[in-house]
Amino acid sequence: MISQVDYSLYLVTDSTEAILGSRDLVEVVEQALQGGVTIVQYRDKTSDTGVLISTAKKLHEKCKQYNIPLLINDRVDVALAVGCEGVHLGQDDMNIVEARRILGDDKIIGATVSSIEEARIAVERGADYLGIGTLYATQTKKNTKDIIGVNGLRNILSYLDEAGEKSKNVKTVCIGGVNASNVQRVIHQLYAPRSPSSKPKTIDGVAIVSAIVGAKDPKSVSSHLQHLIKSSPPFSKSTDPTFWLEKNEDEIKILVSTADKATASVHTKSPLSHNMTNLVVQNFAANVALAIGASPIMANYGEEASDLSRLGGALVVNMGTVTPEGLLNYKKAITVYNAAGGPIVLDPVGAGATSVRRDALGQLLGAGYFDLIKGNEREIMAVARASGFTLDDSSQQRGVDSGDSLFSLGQRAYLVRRIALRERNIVLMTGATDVVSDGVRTYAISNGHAYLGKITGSGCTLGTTLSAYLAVWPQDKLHAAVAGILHYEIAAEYAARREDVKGPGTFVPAFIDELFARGGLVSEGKESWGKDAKVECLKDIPDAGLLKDV
Ligand code: 3NM
Repeated sequence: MISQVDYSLYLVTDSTEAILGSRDLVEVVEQALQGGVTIVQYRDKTSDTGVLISTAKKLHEKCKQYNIPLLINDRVDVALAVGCEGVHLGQDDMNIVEARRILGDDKIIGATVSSIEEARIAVERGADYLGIGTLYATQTKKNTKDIIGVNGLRNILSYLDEAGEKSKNVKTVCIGGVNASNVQRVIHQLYAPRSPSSKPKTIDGVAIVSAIVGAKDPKSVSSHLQHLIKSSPPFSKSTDPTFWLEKNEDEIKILVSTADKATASVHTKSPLSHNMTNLVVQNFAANVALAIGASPIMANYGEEASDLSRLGGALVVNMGTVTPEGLLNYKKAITVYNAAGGPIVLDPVGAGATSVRRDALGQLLGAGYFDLIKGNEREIMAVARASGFTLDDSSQQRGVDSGDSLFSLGQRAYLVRRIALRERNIVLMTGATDVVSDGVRTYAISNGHAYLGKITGSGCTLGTTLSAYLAVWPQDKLHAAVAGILHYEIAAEYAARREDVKGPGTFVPAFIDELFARGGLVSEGKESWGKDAKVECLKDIPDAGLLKDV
């Protein structure tokens, strides 16, 4: 029985005025059962024992009708009196070993944990499942010990995965601030493989209080949540990269021909490139978008994103010149683009340079899913840290220029691939040789020209270019990204070779001309990026030992 419990939509009750209001708890739970919650925990920290037992009995009757287990929070005596299926124990409640002695082996015992050490002890003491949290800050329980976020959850799951059979098999749910707007992303982000072929341990369900108990219609909210849990999120629609795990001899050929087709698609579809970008590059980014055949809009006000997200385009969140208000606007836009499945490019400009920007990056990674994250070496190092890795290198970023390379190509490939695997997206590290990966396939691209490093906004406007390519080629976002990089960097090479270009100043207009001209020729089938592309598939990337998971 215990091994068959479905933890996927775990309802934790709350009888307080702030959440339940004046409604009847048993009625609310029944509606949630009708909507599809799969397990119920009766949690009431204030009522007297008599009330607890009588309410628990009523809840148990309802749960039995739906064949759903009922657990009691904290009170082993109440669970015994009612004869329900088990208990959930917090860190300050009865020891799991004693509860087990009292309740026996066929009852479910769950434990709240917020650290690896607590998880280790709970498993050792025989917990059937762990409620891991607090995921996000919540009004429902303000005295939680730690807000551990997605990274904290991933670290505990990764520990459980490695710490032996018993830990690997323990069931897990996450708790704290989960609702319909974030449940798919949370589930998506908590599945974080360490290698392309690994099947990592992930959560078996989400535990929810206010989003169900506090809802006007607990039945429809529960059934909506159940639907979201069972379906893949709109933003994850892409080819399964494990398809490419087999050594594919024609990979570069396929890649280049896809790049040509993607360029033609940008021309025919003229996708919207919605830029929430810094003050420095707005005009240049709009011109680059137009030159490649996209349709730019520079809209930094988050309220506009809802309408814009429905137009089939993509969003660029460029964190340069970030402000607190800007951050709120980005979060609004990210939420609606994720819900609509519109691709988002994150450009964490100068992310390692100040603590404000590091913090902003952490907040953004916690607030949404990014289809592609691009940055120079130091920015990508900041991304690695914000994604929960510990990096051996502790060097600080001084400015937004990329500076000299800190890592070898192999190390860069390793970093980019690990982050992409963990975030389940595409990560691009720019430099003289760019390295881009979806966690399975990794490519090095050596096109471009030194002038790109001598003008402002060349990294930012590459982000704009990539957004247009992701919008038209969502079926393989990695190949779309490579197409965008080739378009951008090969155009720079043609521009730099022109006789009228004497330096960075004359390079800028020539570059815009060549973005326009090269893209036109390729989209008309008169040229192929293949003629100039310097792309290499990086296979067998060794563990560079730069990153620790926990
Ligand atoms: N336990 P909501 S957080 C009951 O971190 C509970 O252990 C937590 O409520 C923990 O779904 C929490 O309304 C409340 O955010 C979760």
